[in-house]
Amino acid sequence: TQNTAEKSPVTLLGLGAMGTALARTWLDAGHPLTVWNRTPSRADALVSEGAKAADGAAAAVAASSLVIVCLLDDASVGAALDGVDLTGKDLVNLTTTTPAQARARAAWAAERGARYLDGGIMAVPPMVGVPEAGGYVFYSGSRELFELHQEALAVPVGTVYVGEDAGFAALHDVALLSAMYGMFGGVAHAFALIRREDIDPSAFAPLLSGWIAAMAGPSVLQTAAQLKSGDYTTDVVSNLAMQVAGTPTFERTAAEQGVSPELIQPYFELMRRRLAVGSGEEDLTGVVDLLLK
Ligand code: FVH
Repeated sequence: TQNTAEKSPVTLLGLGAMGTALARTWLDAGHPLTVWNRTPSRADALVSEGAKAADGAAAAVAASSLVIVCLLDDASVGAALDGVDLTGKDLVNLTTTTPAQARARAAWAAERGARYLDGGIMAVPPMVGVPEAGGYVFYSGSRELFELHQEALAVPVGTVYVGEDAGFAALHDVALLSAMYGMFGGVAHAFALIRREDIDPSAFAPLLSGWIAAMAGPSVLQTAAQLKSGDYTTDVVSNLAMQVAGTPTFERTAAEQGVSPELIQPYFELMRRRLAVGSGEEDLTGVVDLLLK
């Protein structure tokens, strides 16, 4: 642990897998660290590494002006901070929540005299404290607060500020993770197609990951450009009409392989609905608008 003399004190509430990983980076960087966890024994290892364990959440909050919270969900944040004096504190909430919960928590903090910054962690614990792993946290809420604490906030992973709206960090977080689950769904379907065949999944894997990488980047940029311009027509050969014409092949292949089409069919249905309104010359971007309720 480095010299703590000139580093700002940090309080951290929550020593789960993520909280513990975060805590170690502040200790290693020389920030005086006060921790609290509902189950006190989870602080033991950190105390032996230099952290101070507070007796309760209120004592932990009192110890530093910068208070970072990394708990299970929004309800646990409410439970942990219930009745705790937050006057004059800078509260940074790294707990995963919905955008509406983040906005409500920002208002809740303001009513209690605290400044608020919300965070969405784009990393798993082994990426924390490992800059080359590329993890970062989306931050939103007070820009002033973000800039004031940027040095401490940048210790565990990178930082990406996405706006004054306290809900934007959660929105960016959930949007990226939603895309990830869509990708996982496609990967599961692809592996299911080959599952019963004499095909080595390890030989198939680099083909699949290479294809996803080749498709994902250009398609994301193209979709963004089309959403911005409002012109969804494609100048390449794979227009919607051609792609919809190909969907029965995917469905028949799934049937031949004894694989449920339940992961890919909803997307095909949306493609067909978009084609039905005369969008055959478009890219797939029109599906975005069909999702808006
Ligand atoms: N771990 C991960 O891979 C992901 C990566 C992306 C971001 N998430 C989010 O980070 C938040 C914390 O996640 P975690 O991995 O630390 O979660 P756990 O290891 O399950 O620890 C949960 C902590 O929350 C405490 N807690 C739960 N309920 C309450 C409550 N009612 N009152 C006070 N504290 C509560 C729990 O305490 P204990 O069980 O040890 O007593 C842990 O400290 C989370 O939002 C992820 O979505 C992680």
